[in-house]
Order: sequence, then structure tokens, then C-alpha cells
Amino acid sequence: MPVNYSGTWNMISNVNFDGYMVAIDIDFATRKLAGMLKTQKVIDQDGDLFTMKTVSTFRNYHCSFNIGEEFEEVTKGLDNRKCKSVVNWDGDRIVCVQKGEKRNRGWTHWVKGDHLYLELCCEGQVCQQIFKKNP
Ligand code: VL7
Repeated sequence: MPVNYSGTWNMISNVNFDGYMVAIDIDFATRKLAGMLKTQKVIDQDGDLFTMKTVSTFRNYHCSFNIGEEFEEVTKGLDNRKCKSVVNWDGDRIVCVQKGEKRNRGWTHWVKGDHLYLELCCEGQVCQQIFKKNP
């Protein structure tokens, strides 16, 4: 049985977030602000149904999906694009492919101990974020 991602996770590192934001065309001022944030992931996993909230003092982003079911994602408050997204298990990892205007867009999550890892990809950029579980 795959791992459970449920919980509140606090960001402890964020590598190349700026590169990722450039790749999705976020303007300079917004990038400077967003780059300062320590975001929180609030995840609820109920079987294959996930709700993910990315929470910060600046903006929040909310996304719900069922594993293996393609959905229309609008990256509201981020780059505001429409994607056809689908998330699948890859072993214990969850891998999202975001099909749309941007090439090679998606993300992967995995858990190791009390750490949650996230890689965000777009075009040639990879951003690596690490979160620690709220006890
Ligand atoms: C991950 C942010 C930057 C615009 C504001 C920054 C606000 C907080 O795809 C994501 O998460 C997945 C995987 O965990 C689940 O939906 C979104 C945040 C990407 C991109 C864009 C800068 C403005 C950051 C919302």
C-alpha cells in the first residue's frame, strides 16, 4: 500500500524556484515577492482522492484530483493557464503531468521519513522543494 501524504507540511528549502517561475512567465516583481515565501502544503489523501492546498501569506493555490483521472487545471493566481492534468502513482511517488501551452510541465511528490519532497518542472527548469511534517 502506497504511503499516505496527508498532513500539514512546512517548507524548509526551495531550490531554483525563480527558474521555475521564469519558465511559467511570472513577472519580476511577483517573483521577488514569491521567492521570499515559506509555503505550507496541506494535503488530504482519501484513497486515490487528493486535495492539495499550497498556502502562503501572499497567495494560496488549491487543487483536487483522483489518481489516474485527467482533469482541467487552471493555475489560478499562479500563471493562470489551463492544463489537462493527470496524476499517477510511480511506486510511492505521485507524478503529475500538466499538458498545455508549456512543454515538459509537471511535478512529482515523494515522502521520506517526516520530509515531503516536491520537484516542479517546466520546460528546462526544475525546482526542488522540501517540507517537514508538522508534528
Ligand atoms: C506550487 C508556484 C509560482 C506564481 C505566487 C506564489 C504563491 C503559493 O503545482 C503546485 O502544487 C502542486 C504540487 O504540490 C499541487 O497543486 C503549485 C506552487 C507553484 C508557482 C507562481 C508566483 C505567485 C505560492 C501558492
